[in-house]
Amino acid sequence: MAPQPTRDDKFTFGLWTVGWQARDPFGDATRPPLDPVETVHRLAELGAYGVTFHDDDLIPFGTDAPERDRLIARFRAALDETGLVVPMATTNLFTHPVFKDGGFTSNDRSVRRFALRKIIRNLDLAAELGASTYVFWGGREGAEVDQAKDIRAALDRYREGIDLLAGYVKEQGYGIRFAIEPKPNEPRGDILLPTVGHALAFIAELEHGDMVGLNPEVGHEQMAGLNFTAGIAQALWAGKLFHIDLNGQRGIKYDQDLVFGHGDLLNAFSLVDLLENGSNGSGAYEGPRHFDYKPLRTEDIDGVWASAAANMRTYLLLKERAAAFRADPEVAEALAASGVADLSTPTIKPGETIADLVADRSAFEDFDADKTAERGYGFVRLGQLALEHVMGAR
Ligand SMILES: [Mn+2]
Repeated sequence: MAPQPTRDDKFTFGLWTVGWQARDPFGDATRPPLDPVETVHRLAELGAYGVTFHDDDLIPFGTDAPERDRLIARFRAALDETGLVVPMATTNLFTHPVFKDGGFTSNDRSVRRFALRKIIRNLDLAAELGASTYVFWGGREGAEVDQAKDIRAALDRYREGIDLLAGYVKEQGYGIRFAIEPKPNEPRGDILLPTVGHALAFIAELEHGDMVGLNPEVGHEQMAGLNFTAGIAQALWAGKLFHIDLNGQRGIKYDQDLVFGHGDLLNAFSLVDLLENGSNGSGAYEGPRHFDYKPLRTEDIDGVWASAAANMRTYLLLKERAAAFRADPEVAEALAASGVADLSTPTIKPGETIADLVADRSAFEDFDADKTAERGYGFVRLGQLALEHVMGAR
């Protein structure tokens, strides 16, 4: 029996995902534009919980004020009719040519000031629509030529901008937190804050770092050859997993934005297991399960909705498989044999000092390294059990 998505699963989609007309660097659009109002209705029918947007997805760049109000009003009406919520919004600082050298970090100061104004305007709308997360993906914040960008100055400007906006959100009393979305490259040759780790280090330098976390995307970390589940675990460990972008990617290449699970399926399995079950009984993720993918360029509109449904179905299937994995007595036995839970025991005993450790002959002088090295950890058995659960063989 196929699991059916419900509102409680908290599945959300960007307007720009199903609405992508499939224009790529080599070819024209293969699909007509989608009306955001239709998207809201179709997503609601499919069992989604919410919808997210860039300002320009909803209100085309350059729209005048009365038309802007009309577009927002009809979007709100669709939300009210369907019960869909808007948990997250973000700013398009990449499509218009004015942003070709970035928004926060353009070498042109007037562009930086325009970018801040564009963000403030959409932050106000995000607050009005009830969003609790505001994402910053700096796709154009970067360079191709090492001599063209003073990276330290760029990071100063990035910090200046994020702190200014965070201060504004606090002052206005908006219940919004910021989530930075790392990406290593594309569209820029090299993008600032390229990975989860770089972004965490940046957040630590902010004045308002308390309200700034991460929106990591599966494919973005995998484009850098990194293990997404491990990155998410570190983000959870740091208390910084504010939002997540789920999709699929097959190795180090251009940003594929495949359907969730249509890339590294085993990593998708460990990710869902982590998000749903936490580790060592703590740290599960409570926020929206947001899909940031692109329906393949080969698909017609029916294929678009089928791919939206596929994301949710894959997630729910993996969630079922993760529950079965955790409930399997052989898995419990294999985890114990591998000492996975033992890692939660502090290395130093309560009250033990460094002098006590140095005085402990069993820790060094009498420690038999060769004997201890004989231990097999049984990690392959664990990996095989996981694989068999993914395949439905157990
Ligand atoms: Mn992507």
